Amino acid sequence: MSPLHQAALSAVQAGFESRFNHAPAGIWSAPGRVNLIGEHTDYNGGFVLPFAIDRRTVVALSTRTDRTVRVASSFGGEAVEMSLDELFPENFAGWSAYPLGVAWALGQFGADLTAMPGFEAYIDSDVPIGAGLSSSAAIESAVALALNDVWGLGLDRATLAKVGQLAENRAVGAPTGIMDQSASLLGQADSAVFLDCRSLEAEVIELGFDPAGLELLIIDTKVSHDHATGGYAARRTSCETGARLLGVPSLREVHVDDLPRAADVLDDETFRRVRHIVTENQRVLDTVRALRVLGPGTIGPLLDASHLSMRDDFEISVPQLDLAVTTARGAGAIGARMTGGGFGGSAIALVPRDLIPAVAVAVQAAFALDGYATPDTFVVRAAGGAAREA
Ligand code: GAF
Repeated sequence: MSPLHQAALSAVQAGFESRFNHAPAGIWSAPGRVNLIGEHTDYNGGFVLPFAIDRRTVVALSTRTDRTVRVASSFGGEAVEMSLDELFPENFAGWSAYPLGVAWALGQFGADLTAMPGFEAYIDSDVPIGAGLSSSAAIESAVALALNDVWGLGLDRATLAKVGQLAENRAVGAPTGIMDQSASLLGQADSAVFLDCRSLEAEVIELGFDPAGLELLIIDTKVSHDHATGGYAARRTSCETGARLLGVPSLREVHVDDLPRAADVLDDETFRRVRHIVTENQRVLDTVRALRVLGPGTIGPLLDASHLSMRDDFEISVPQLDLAVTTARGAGAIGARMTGGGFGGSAIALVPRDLIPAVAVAVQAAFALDGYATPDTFVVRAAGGAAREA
């Protein structure tokens, strides 16, 4: 069964028809993602454990008989129009950089754009924007899957993830890794994607939250973040510096046992950045083992440790994320951490089902007391990855 509700299909179909005055050739969707654990490890060739969530971006799309591309969305105002011949990253701006960037990036992965027909696309989404739940990867993955189908490219999902990443890196200018697009394209219901970002081998790991009576609560702090500027790129540079000084191609090659030697070689700040990556890789492996052997009720301490490492060593948390995490833990969550690139966005809390209302209320109250904007709190479930819907 399609993971998408009929109402969402009807809405995107109606949106397409009102912009372009004819029915779309097809409808595709892709989910946002939450990362259970493994932060900033992807661009270090390490391990991540995200899952696709039950919030999706939907794209209705048709090819044209000429070389014009027109993209419109429920969140972006007027349609943006461009010829396929003008499809270069320097010509993109605003939200349309995501779909246009994907069309351009497909050209970098073998599509002969000089021979392809133009297209019209209308995009709708219920993935919250700016919450750290990869609304951008959801757009990229849905459009990549749609164009792969209508242009008859035959690219596999791992390659489509690279297409989305390239669009994000070059068309949007955010130096991000491969995690988000992989989760959106490879996710499966009730499961996480255990991805080795060096080999790109992916394994589906059953989460078992439901039978254990657990839910994953998102706490969207409403603190906006932007991976195209500032901190994210700086952390990536620190990791590359650390790897160079330690004489390894990537921090994936550094193990927990190597940390004492690393402490001798690196300055304090670079060492702490490296220590986060090295220990976080180990926490992903430990989480996968715990999920397989002992069940999700045992992963709380790993989530907590991950947050402390991001707060103190990688320094990508903000006071609102720390407050969300400590309040959720105090109100009964079995583990909590910030999720995603940091500097804002969301925290996650793994919570016994009957305590969800109490945790949500406690977090809202704590934010009000400290004078912060009211956070959004909602439960997400692990859902299927990108799919053709109609
Ligand atoms: C963002 C990036 F897009 C991912 O590639 C990843 O680096 C993440 O931050 C941090 O784990 O979501």
